[in-house]
Amino acid sequence: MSGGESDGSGGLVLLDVFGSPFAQRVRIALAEKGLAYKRAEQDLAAKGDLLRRSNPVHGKVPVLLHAGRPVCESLAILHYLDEAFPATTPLLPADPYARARARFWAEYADRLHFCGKRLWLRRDGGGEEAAEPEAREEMVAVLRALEAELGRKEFFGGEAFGYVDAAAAPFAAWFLTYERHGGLSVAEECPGLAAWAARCSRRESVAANVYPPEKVYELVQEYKQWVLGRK
Ligand SMILES: N[C@@H](CCC(=O)N[C@@H](CS)C(=O)NCC(=O)O)C(=O)O
Repeated sequence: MSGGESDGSGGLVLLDVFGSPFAQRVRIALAEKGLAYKRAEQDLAAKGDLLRRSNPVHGKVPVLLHAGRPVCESLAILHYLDEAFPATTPLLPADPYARARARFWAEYADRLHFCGKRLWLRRDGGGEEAAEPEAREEMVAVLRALEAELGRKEFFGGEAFGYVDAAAAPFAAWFLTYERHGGLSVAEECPGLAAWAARCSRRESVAANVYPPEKVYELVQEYKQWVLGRK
């Protein structure tokens, strides 16, 4: 892995897994910024030396190598891209208060992942089982909080797709999985957020880097069987 500047990738190499929503955040951001990069798909079941060396603390993807130097954690990478490539379209707003607010909500979007896991990673049932009521309620509360922050705006960043959108858009493709496992309807509970999800899915940066909802559901079913089989 040279990470050289002469290969058109600007020395950017992304260690990722295509289906990882955290890695998808980074690919969406790179696409929005028009930055070229190379992907190095990782095997998380048998982590290689490069991943272990690049992210010795967590051993997780995504890791962005810039001229060989690793940047870990998806949100830190998005932030880094804004700072390291100031001539590209910014994701974070310029105003300090708006920036702090965007960071808060991007971190909050992680709740979709953890809450979602409580809905779909259950031992009983074949996938359509009734969810724990508290997990379902928590998911609805998270969706409503995000919808309240979105308000009447096109995107969380306003008219322009930004930091919170890039952080949350991968999970929009999981809404169908949350609905099927949680017995809920995002369109009924949060129509504004459902409309935002549809807007994101039509965006080239998102469509090219996120699996369609049915595919996410299928993969989650397979992953669930694999995880439960190991326990
Ligand atoms: N907080 C991290 C989460 C990254 C994460 O959980 N990545 C998963 C893939 S979706 C991973 O690498 N898992 C491997 C492991 O836990 O060993 C981020 O935002 O980058």
